[in-house]
Amino acid sequence: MSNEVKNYDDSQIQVLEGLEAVRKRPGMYIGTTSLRGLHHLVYEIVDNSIDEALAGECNCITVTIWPDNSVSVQDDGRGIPSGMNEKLGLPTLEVVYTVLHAGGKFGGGGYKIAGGLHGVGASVVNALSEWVEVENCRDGERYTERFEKGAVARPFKHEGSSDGKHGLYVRFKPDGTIFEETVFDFDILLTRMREQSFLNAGVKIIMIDKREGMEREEVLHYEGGIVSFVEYLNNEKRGTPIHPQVIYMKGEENGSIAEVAMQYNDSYNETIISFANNMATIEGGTHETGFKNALTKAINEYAKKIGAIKGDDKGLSGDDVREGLVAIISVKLTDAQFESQTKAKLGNSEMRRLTDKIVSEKLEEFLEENPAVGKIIIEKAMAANRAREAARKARELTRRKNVLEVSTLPGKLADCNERDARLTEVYLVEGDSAGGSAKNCRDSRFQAILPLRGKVLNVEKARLDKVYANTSLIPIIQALGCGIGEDFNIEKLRYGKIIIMADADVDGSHIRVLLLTFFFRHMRGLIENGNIFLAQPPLYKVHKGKQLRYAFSEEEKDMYVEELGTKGVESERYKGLGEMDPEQLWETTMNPETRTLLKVTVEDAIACDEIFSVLMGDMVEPRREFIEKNAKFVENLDI
Ligand code: 28F
Repeated sequence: MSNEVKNYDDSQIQVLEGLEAVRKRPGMYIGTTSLRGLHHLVYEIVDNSIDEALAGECNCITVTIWPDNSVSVQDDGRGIPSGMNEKLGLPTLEVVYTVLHAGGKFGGGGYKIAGGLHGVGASVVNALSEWVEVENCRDGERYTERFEKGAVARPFKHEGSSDGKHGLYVRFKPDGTIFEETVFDFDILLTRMREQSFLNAGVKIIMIDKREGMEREEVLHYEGGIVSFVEYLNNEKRGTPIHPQVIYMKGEENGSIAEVAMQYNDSYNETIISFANNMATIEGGTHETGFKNALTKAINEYAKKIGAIKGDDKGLSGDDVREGLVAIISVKLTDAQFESQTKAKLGNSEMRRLTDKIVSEKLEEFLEENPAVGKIIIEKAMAANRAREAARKARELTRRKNVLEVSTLPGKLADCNERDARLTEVYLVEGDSAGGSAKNCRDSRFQAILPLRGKVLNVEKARLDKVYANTSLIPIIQALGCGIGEDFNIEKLRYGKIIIMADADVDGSHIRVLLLTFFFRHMRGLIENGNIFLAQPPLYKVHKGKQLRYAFSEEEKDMYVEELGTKGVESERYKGLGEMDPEQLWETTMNPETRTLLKVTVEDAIACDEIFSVLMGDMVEPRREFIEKNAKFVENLDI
């Protein structure tokens, strides 16, 4: 019997070994030590409170960013059981915070719908924090414990009565020797917390920023769950809803739950966001496929039924029935299987059946009961269908003229010699003069240059037929070779890296946003596959005699001025890429050895979609801000 009960020292050794493994390879446990990883720590702790809410025991979660950049999370749940863990001979709270939970979230699967997996992730946060303080209020009593770099620093202690309080309070400060950045971004946390409050209807999440000059408080509380989510999305200037109520569908099978909420607006874009066990599935998966199939089927059947399309008509395509659609799909299942490297694609085939079944049954029912809404939706899809036919004709016309054939390359393109797309890159360069410099200094073995002329079309407000006809986009489509929209095929992509190089001014920002919008809406695969990059030209040249420095920010400029000694130092602001001579352009922006590229990611699909809709829809000014916000879905890469 006694060999069942580990002695305290043995337990401690094992615990420390486990936490050491986390500190050695943080990426294995939280994916990355970048800004994203930093925020992930908060999600891990909040997830435990959410589990308590799913168990029906917690109503309110408070997340606070403190002036020292520590974060606290508090819930009003039951608190962690206060006794000892017999097997390990440690207080249960200490087990939750120091013992690595094998097969945890990153081990895949393991989700229980009504709680039961509390605490997975807490030990990882502990291992990666300079310190963690926990206050546990349970059954009227209050207990505390403090950890430093994962190890117990002040032992578990009964402090006395909790004065009626219950729940867990955790405050932690991420370890600055592990994370590249340690300053939390309120908006990043807010986006995720809002998403969680939609996905867990009724849970109230309060977010507080206590840092000087940044004081802020937001209360997130949506009784309507994913219906509120759709309403929220349709309110962010994404377009005006074309029917009053959000359509909501829900069903259960073998303990799995699927929920769908959807509403059409008058835009041309589709916004489908899916989740499995409250985690965003950015790459979709079976639940999304099931939904899309059933939607196309149901809308077509209804269109036939009301005589909008005849039996021998070709019918409405998936793209037709999704134009202007905002939809949230949320599934909860016990044994989630994820595909793809990023684990952002759901693989369980039973989820395809379940979402298909729910949407097939419930949507038909809804349309029968709401024929006025049915008519509006069919009209929208028919209009989309006609536009798509027009686009097809436009494309065939341009095809006939050969402009979109892969074999035709645009005249302005200075191609590279290498044919293996894994090794090549193409610079999309704003303006002919910068294009000229780039052509002069590039390494033509693997670098191609495509100067862009004229204004790039704002595709956010245009349908596909306009895209095909637009002269500013055709050279890009031709040069990349991978087609757009339904024709997109990444196998045919001619360059591994597509690098947008534009000035660091307002016009440059504008072009970057227009190009990113185009890629996001019509070649999203390129962003998902990590092919799109932003070049980073320097903002200043600082020189004194022969000594020369390039600065990429105001602070960096000041630093160099100081370094070179203030006397006789000159600094100039580059007004545009065209001002740099070819050697400077090569050195600062194009030489793979010395340049910095920002990789564009769709990490935060919701924020991304929102940004494109908001910025490229109607507003004109906030574009500069956009580039700063880019940092959230643009990952800094030194290549
Ligand atoms: C600020 C972060 O971590 N909240 C938590 C609970 C509640 C229970 C629990 C947590 C039981 C067996 C460990 C209470 N009563 N917020 C949080 N709230 N953990 S973490 O249980 C822990 C597990 O091993 C809880 C009954 N069952 C569960």
